[in-house]
Parts: sequence; C-alpha cells; structure tokens
Amino acid sequence: MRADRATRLIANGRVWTGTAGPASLELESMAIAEQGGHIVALAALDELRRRHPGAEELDAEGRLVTPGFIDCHTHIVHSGNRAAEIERRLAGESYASIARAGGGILSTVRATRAASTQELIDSALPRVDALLAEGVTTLEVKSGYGLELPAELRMLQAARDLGKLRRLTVVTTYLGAHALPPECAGDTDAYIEQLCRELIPAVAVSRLADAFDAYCESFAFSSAQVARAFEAACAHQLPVKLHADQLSNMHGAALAARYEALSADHLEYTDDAGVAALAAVGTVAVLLPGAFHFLRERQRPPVEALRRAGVPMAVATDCNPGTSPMSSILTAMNFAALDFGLGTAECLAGVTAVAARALGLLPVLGTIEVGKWCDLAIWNVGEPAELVHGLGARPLHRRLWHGRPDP
Ligand code: DI6
Ligand code: FE
Repeated sequence: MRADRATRLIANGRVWTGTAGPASLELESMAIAEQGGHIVALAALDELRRRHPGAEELDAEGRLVTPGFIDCHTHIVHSGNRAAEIERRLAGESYASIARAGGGILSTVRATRAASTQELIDSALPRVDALLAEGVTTLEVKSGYGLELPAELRMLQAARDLGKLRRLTVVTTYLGAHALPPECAGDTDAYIEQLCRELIPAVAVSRLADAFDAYCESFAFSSAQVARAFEAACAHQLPVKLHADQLSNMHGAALAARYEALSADHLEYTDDAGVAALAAVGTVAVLLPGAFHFLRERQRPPVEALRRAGVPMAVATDCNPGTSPMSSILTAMNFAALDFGLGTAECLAGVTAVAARALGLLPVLGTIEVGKWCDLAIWNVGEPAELVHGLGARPLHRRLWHGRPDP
C-alpha cells in the first residue's frame, strides 16, 4: 500500500471518522484518498490533489460521510416466517411458552432444514439488500436454525455466498447451541456432548465459521452447558460470543467475560457484577433493541451502568424471523436511542467502530483511518442526528465498499 498512488479521492465530504469515541459528533472537512480498497491518506483536498495527480474524484458535495455501517448480530439466513407467532403473542401467549411447545426457534429449524443452500440465499437476499440500502458494508450472519451438521453447514455456506453475490464483507458465526434439536428428546446434556465432540470440530474443519455463539436462557442452555461448549470452541480457535441475559438473569455476561468473548449480546437482565465483568475484559455489549420491541419487553439493558463502566456498546438488528423481523439498521439505531437512551454518537459508534470490535475487526474496519478498508457511506442529511431520529426517509446517497462506489 503506497500513499503516493491513490486511485480515488473522496472530495468535499463532511466526515465523521468515528475515531474520537462514542461521545463525539465532530465532523471534519477533509478528503479521503483510496488505493487498492484501502484508505491511504486523509488531508485537505488541495493537498491530496497535489500529492495524487490524476486520481479519480468522487464529489460528496458537502454531504455527511461515515464509515460503512456494520450489522454485527443477525440471523439473516433462515427459511420461512413466523408472523403468525406475533399474533399469538398479541393474544397473550409468551415467547417462552411458544418455544417450549415446539414453536419459536424450532419452527424455523423445520423450515430451514428443508431448504437448499440456494433457497436460503434467495430468501436472504432481499433482507441483505435492504441493509445495503442503509449503508451497511459488513454483516455478521449466524447459523443455528439447522442444529444438525449438514443444515448448519448449508446455512454457513449460504452466508459466505452472500458475500460473493453482493459487495459487502460477511462474517459468519456458528450458533451451535441455539436450541435443542427436536430429535434429542429433551436431553440437552447429550446434545452438548455431541456439540463438543462432533459438531464444533467439524465446523472448525469446514472453515465456514469465524466465531461460535450460544443462547443461554432457561428454555435453551444453562451457563454450565454453554461453558462446556465454549471450552470446545476455544480449543478449536473459534472466538466466542453469547446471547446473554435477554429474558432472565442467567449470569451470561459474566460467563461471556470469563471466556473473553468478543461480545455479550442483549443484556436486558445483566446485573452490576455482569457489567463489571464485561468492563474488566473489554467484551463488547451488543444491544438489540429490535428484539426488545418485537417481544414488547419492559426490562431495558443497564445502559447507564455499561456507559459508566466504560463497556463499549454496539447496536445491531438481530434480524431473525421470531424476535426481530427487522432488516433495518437505521431502525435499530432509532430504537436504541428512543427505547434504550443511547445518544446519537453512541448509535453511530454502535454500528461502526464498536460493531467492528464486536467482530474482532476494529484493526481493519469501523473508522475512517489510514490503513483501514475504504468502506464508506455518504448520506443525504445535514446532521448525523437525522440518521437516528427519523424513520423511513432512505437517507443513503451512496455506499463505497473496499474503495469502489456502488453503481
Ligand atoms: N436471538 C436469538 O437467537 C433468539 N433471540 C434472539 O434475540 C431467538 C430467535 C428466534 O426466535 O428465532
Ligand atoms: Fe440473536
């Protein structure tokens, strides 16, 4: 990468670099020089023009420029939909009781097992395209609706293929402990045994997963069971993440911290000890206000305690057919602000730098800095706050992925 050979300058942007942390909304009037997909210089336009004669120019015309957005928690690859379950919940049934009765996650497992890789891709693409239209350039995708090796591998392969079919970076997570497969007849310990002995090693060998995730909840897996799975994942060099303390305090945050998880996600019921544990190891708190909204929960994550303890907070869609049927990162930001009390800068950091950190990718993504991938979003708004405080306005002007603008 040589700074004297920029091929493209992004000119006249009002740039939010994301380098000043989750409290700063400062915009800078500077140009961005790109070469080979990376940012090679940040400086005044005149200076970059002098240093890079002949570089192509993309004129942002005074628009807001941010790092490309990163949706760091999704279940975007799945088959079927569960709209009827929302009706049942509106009629008074709880999410947990629907799950215990074989609906919920298991209903999506049945549909997903029946789908081919191509069908999984075809059904995910409209959701992916909706995110791209909101400036997303990096997407995390979890498996976990297969719960048997071939179906889990199909899901992970479909996720990887999405990254070839569209101009974005896809990061995959093997959600091996999502629910008990129906054929296990209530024996969660036996499934965890199989997970550790067969499934995690096989997924690791496939190289289709970048991390491992689990669902620690009363009707899913206990913290002792998740700990066993984490041991196996760590032994196979898979970094871990956790669906933690969403519907009850299972001490999931502390468990995630014990394994130096990249992130602990949800955290509605996390207590002070959990917050302190996350802070001590630097695990990211991923807030998922879509699930809070669709489940009509009342218990909010301890945002003020997380903020005070210095735990970095990411925001993601949790796009899934049961608890967050939402393919809109801007809506997730809006909910994070209005329902969880995040500030505008926190919302922006939550879908850029902190989200990158939740994926272990902060060294190469998430801020506008020399050396990082040139993934950018250019917005038709005057102020960053407009991205958070409106809904449905389609504010994206243009997206650049690895230096190249979308056509
Ligand atoms: N993420 C999950 O994996 C579960 N909840 C959540 O927020 C269950 C998703 C589902 O019901 O399909
Ligand atoms: Fe989730």
